[in-house]
Amino acid sequence: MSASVADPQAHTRPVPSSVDAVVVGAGFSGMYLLHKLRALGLSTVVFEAGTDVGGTWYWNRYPGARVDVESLAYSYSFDSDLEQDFEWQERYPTQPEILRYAQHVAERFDLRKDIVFRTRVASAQYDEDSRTWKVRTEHGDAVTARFLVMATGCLSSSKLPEIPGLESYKGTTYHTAHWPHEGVDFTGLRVGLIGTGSSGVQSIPVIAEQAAELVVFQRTPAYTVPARNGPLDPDERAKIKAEYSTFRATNRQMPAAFGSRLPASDRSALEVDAEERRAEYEYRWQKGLGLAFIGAFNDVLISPESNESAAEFVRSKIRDIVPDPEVARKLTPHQVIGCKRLCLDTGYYETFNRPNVELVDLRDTPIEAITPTGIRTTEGEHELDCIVYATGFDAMTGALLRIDIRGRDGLPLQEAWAAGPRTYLGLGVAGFPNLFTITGPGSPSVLTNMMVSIEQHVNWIADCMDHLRRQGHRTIEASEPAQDLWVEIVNAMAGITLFPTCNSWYLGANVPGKTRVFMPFVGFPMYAEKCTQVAQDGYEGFVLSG
Ligand code: NA7
Repeated sequence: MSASVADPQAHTRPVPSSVDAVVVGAGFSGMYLLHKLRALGLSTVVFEAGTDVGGTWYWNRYPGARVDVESLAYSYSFDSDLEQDFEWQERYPTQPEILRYAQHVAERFDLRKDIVFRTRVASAQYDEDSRTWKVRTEHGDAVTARFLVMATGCLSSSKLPEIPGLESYKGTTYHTAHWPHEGVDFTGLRVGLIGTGSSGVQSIPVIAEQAAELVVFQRTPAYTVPARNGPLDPDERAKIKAEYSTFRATNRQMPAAFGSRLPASDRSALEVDAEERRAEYEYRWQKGLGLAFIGAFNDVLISPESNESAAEFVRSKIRDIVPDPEVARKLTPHQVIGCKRLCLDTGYYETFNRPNVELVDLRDTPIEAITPTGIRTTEGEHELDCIVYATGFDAMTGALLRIDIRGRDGLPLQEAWAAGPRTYLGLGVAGFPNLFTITGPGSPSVLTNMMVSIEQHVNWIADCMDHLRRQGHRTIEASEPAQDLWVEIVNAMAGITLFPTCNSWYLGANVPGKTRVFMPFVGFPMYAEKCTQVAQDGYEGFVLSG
């Protein structure tokens, strides 16, 4: 694997032996939390596996990588000078632009001096007597902390496919989530790419332009809508900046915490006639409204009939774009639209009209093995110079469970979550005092604009720590009954929707052996209100002690 990995020999600064808080991860969550905890006067150390800040945007450097939420919304709101000063260039910014933003924030708030880079946390053990966490790094350093905050990200534990012969391949391999920092030149090469989620959908058109030949191995066809990306209109940008706080506040009232420039639909797709329905989908398709395509009607993710109308619209677009009926057939998805995250693309379906691109439908001809020279399906062997794995992540729990976290009585988190993740509000776990998860399972996280969810969690956690200090409490821990009830609520909310109907990573269905539990909470505004109310009611559902 040509992954850019941290140098296991080196970390950049000495590790303190004792702090108020250890934060794991220096993506947007860890960075903002560090800033907040400093303001509270809490000593904090952040551990980060990469060589710099940025998290997701540090690792996922594959060609075409960009965010699917508009830049003016996908950015911090906590500092008005920051939001006024930073000038986003693109509507849907690329990975380099977002990474530049993260670096700008790190410099602006002098964050790096409390971040230990090139360092993974190996284990964290709660000590009942001292009521502290003992955190150990892969380098053998140990630090004692009162609070442990996992800012490890929802999509940070990458996944290779379980295909026989993977290790036997002699060519070069890449995973989209560990892209070499120096980039890859595919000119003149025969490239194979497995996976057609967001990472595949974004990278395929760019790789196809460079490679001599690109063979795409598709297991589930993707629904994707055109991003219609471009430079931000300076007038438009100035207009939003002039009323930024209102823009942010209205976004926070949207179900997914963005998209406020288009009022949320209050109509069912079945309330209007076919012509009006199509016109609404067409408008969103032409405008490049991205994930808001699903919001064309209020029941697209609830009613199978309404969903089918949106799905059929995209299928008709595929037939229009791809003249070869066999290729169009292979590209056509039949699952519920939006059940797996909708993708945003630039020329994705069009790419399959190119003479140097071949689409292999793994439902017709499954992969038998990866061989030393390529990929063998039931139809024959494809000789390849390199293979790109766009095969996704062990989402939401992967990054937490690969650390040996042990709570009260030495209980491993792996054991506590053996039947799927159990949290209270996606913020705390019963049996694990003073442990917080930012955008953890059980919170809206990946179903929202992550920046809004991150800020909401960081603010809540920092306020909570401040409250504990003011009230003289030593620990906070989710109560078992509150957690049980919350798990039921998360499931019930998902059960109202069509989300549980397909094999998505929201359910953990992409990881063999992972218990299927719908992990994110559906509906940001209701969730945020609940968190506020819990805090106002003296952290109801948590046990505060000492
Ligand atoms: P995703 O969305 O999990 O996509 C992974 C893709 O890889 C998906 O098409 C999978 O097919 C495919 N895959 C996984 N394992 C295999 C095997 N064994 N054989 C063939 N194909 C396989 O990850 P991404 O990185 O694209 O995107 C993750 C999120 O990042 C995205 O939702 C955005 O929020 C940003 P499957 O669908 O499981 O049949």
